[in-house]
Amino acid sequence: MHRRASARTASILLGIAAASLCFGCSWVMADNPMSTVHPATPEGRVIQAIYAEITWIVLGIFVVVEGLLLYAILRFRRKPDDTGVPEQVHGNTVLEIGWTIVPVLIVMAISVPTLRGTCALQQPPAANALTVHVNGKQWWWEFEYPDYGIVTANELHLPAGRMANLELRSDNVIHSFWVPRLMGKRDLVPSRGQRLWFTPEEPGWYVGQCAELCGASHAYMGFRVKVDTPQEFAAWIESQKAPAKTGMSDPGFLAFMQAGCIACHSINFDGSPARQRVGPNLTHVGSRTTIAAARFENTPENLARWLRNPPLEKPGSLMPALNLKDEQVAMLVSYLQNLK
Ligand code: HEC
Ligand SMILES: [Cu+2]
Repeated sequence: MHRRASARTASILLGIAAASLCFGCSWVMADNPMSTVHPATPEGRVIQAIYAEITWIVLGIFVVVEGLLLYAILRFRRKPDDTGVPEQVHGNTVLEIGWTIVPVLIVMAISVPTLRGTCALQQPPAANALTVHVNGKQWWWEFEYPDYGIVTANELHLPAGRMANLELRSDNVIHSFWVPRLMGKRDLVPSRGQRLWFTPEEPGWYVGQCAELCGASHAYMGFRVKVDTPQEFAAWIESQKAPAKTGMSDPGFLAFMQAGCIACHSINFDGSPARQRVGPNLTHVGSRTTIAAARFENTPENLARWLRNPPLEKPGSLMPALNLKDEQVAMLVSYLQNLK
């Protein structure tokens, strides 16, 4: 009876283990945006190759160790005519030296692809690489293109086929820039310049996330990377360089000034007094697909929700609730949506 119960427990546990293994594998292997095993850059593939080689080495070790274990269990199990205690062995110099040397050899074997990959990734970025300054904020991302005079937020556009050289900076706490399908993580360390470079190949959208606990809304510090064809990228640059479609006498801009938004946000046009960079640049906010660091799709409903009470949507948000009246919210929403 007792034996049957424990056999049942064992088979249930085994079932759960097998199911989680299958689920885990399909989650990792599936074409999901946070999967690290489908790199879409040559640099990402260097890391993937190290991962794959080490996985094969480890699989070999697993088979050998489990094989020996099973052999020992079967070969030396208690037989019906066994009586008394089996032979007791203390100390075995050959074995002890063996199990010290073998792990050293394994670590050395693992270090070969690791060092090779590290050297490959330490090559300086290409001379024609596109430089982008990535400024980590609490809790959003500012992207600055010094060659084009563009400052935008939370959506990084990169041209396919040209190396991107990201200069990572933070003036607050440590963040970590991570787009699993493009490249490994890299921290943004205050007062220390960090760089990350890779060459996106396939146009499309890629999902990114801050990967270093950086405060209350760390989990909501996402972003998107849009890899454009070279033509799309050129068009995007032109549209972002253009001044905002607004002006001093625009009622929307007046509402923006009256509500105090001007204390933290920029809207660029000739003679614009809105020049602050505490929050994201809003010159072309209507052209973004998400707002508040990919917290929401950029829809009128979500924008209104955000303006009413930012700290409710993102705990600790550095954009305060400004107690706006419904008419103000409506006015600001349609104004911002039109800033394409
Ligand atoms: C005290 C500074 C401050 C004030 C005042 C302020 N904001 Fe913000 N705003 C921020 C910060 C900081 C963020 C980024 C929040 C985040 O994503 O965590 C932000 C984000 C936003 C976003 C999302 C932009 C994007 O691309 O993700 C919009 C839209 C916005 N603010 C509009 C406004 C409007 C309209 C007003 C005036 C009613 C206003 N803000 C007042 C600091 C401010
Ligand atoms: Cu962060």
